[in-house]
Amino acid sequence: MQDLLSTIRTIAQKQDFQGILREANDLEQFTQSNQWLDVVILGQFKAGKSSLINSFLKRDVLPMGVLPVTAIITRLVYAPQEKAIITRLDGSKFEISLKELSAYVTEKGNPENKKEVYLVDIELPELKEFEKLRLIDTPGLGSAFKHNTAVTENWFNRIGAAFVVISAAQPLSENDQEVIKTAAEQSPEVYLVLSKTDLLSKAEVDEVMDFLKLKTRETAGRDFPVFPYSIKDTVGKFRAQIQTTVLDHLDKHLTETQQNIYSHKLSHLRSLTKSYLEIRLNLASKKDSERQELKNKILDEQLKLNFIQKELGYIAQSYENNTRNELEKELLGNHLEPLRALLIKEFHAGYDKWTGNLYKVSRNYEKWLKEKMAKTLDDIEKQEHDFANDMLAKAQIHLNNYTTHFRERLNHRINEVLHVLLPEEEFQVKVEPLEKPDIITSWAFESHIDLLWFLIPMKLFRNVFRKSFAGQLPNEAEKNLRRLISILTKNINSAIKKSHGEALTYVTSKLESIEHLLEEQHSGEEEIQKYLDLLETFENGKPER
Ligand SMILES: Nc1nc2c(ncn2[C@@H]2O[C@H](COP(=O)(O)OP(=O)(O)O)[C@@H](O)[C@H]2O)c(=O)[nH]1
Ligand SMILES: [Mg+2]
Repeated sequence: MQDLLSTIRTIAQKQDFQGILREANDLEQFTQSNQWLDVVILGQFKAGKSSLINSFLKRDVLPMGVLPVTAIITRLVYAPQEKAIITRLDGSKFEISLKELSAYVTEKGNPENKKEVYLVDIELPELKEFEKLRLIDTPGLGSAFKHNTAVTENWFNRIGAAFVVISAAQPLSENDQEVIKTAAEQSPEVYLVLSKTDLLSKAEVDEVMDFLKLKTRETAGRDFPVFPYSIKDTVGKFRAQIQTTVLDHLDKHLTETQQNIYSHKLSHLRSLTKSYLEIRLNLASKKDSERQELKNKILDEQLKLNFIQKELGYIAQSYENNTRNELEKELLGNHLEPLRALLIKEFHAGYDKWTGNLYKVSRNYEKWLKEKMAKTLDDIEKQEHDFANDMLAKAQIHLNNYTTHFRERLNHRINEVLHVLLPEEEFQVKVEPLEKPDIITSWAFESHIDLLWFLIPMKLFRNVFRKSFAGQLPNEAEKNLRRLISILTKNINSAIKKSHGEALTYVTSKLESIEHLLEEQHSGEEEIQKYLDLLETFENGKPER
């Protein structure tokens, strides 16, 4: 039997439900793009990363005890057939056998990466237990290879979970601490593995473990689970501990979360398809003219596309028009005078230290002003960030409310006229945090000093220039504060435009679907009823028994 998603897709194709087809495709994409949780294995060169992964696999797939090739990352996922695919720097791909792996990822087999390998993807039946995890072996941080580090760091922002492997032979370098800290910023799931514990006595292992816990709590401000580990462990107790406490948890957690989201979306799609079919069924026996009449009854003046478009436009525009004003009131009101006062105070404190001729003094002044201004404006932006975000949020809430209201009205009319209830659904414009403005440094400084004044004896004129420099400061303060306001205005307004666009797309596609549904009839009652019955055989995304 076909699964529910394909059933919905078939019905949508036959009945020409374009919107539903789109959603079904998105859902398909969703399951594909969220197939794996990336579990990154980090740690210094020779810490025992590849050995650890091999022990998870119960098979020596990755080369161990070798100089890794700079910059090559190896990813491992489950598949029923074993396979290894090399991606080269130019994006081309080719397949190799697992036996050939060391010819590509070790310094000996592939010196200086002459083979231009970028990435290795390995598929293994041995990973069946962790179908949802993608293990990522990294070349090692803080190794002798400087750019290894750079490549591995690129992977930080994709971390789902991380193991940081620390060798008992050389415990916890500063580099390890940095790695742990960064990983902890990226993911709540960070685990430490103390490898090579066979090199220490039991008492020493305990001592090192305590030290690790203490030190990492100090650096990263949180506690990490630490697992002892050794490849000399013949019964596999270390492996078992990591497996039951971490890997199983991650695997199951991901599956559950995804399954929940998936079922929710699928069940909505099923209800929507059902309602659409009911509408069609309701109209099946009617003549074209009758259908037209019903359509006009549902889509009255206030549910016409261009009416809705206009209203959404007004809403967005009214917020956009206000942005600059509000920001000026807030920023100039709160910060202009304090900024002026601060600049003047610090200028006088600094001026006496600037020596040399007027040229030198003026360069000092410009450098000081630029740095001071950048730092202060950055502080101001931080203080006002919530204010700016709130302005954006208000516009987005309004757009969301309007869209919700629109949908309710539409559903209400359909229910009134055709006695079909469309499923509730949520539309939310995506709320993304406001971009952080790129403050200054690039804002050019206009020099006010005439270069003929080069050789002026500063001794005589120090105070004249002090006054002249200080005199510019109030203007500089206002000019730069206004630049900040302009940047923020631009950022907020472009975010409002984006939200407006999302709401518009939603409303337009909703109306088009309904209009299409009411206008055309693709099949007779019997066929529609057959589809409805087919949908009934599914419950919550699974076929009923
Ligand atoms: N004694 C001992 N040696 C280990 C252990 N794990 C790894 N090694 C050795 O340490 C070396 C580096 O291991 P490898 O997994 O390649 O480290 P990687 O560079 O972090 O991937 C190899 O020679 C391993 O045999 C362990 O638990 N005990
Ligand atoms: Mg390795």
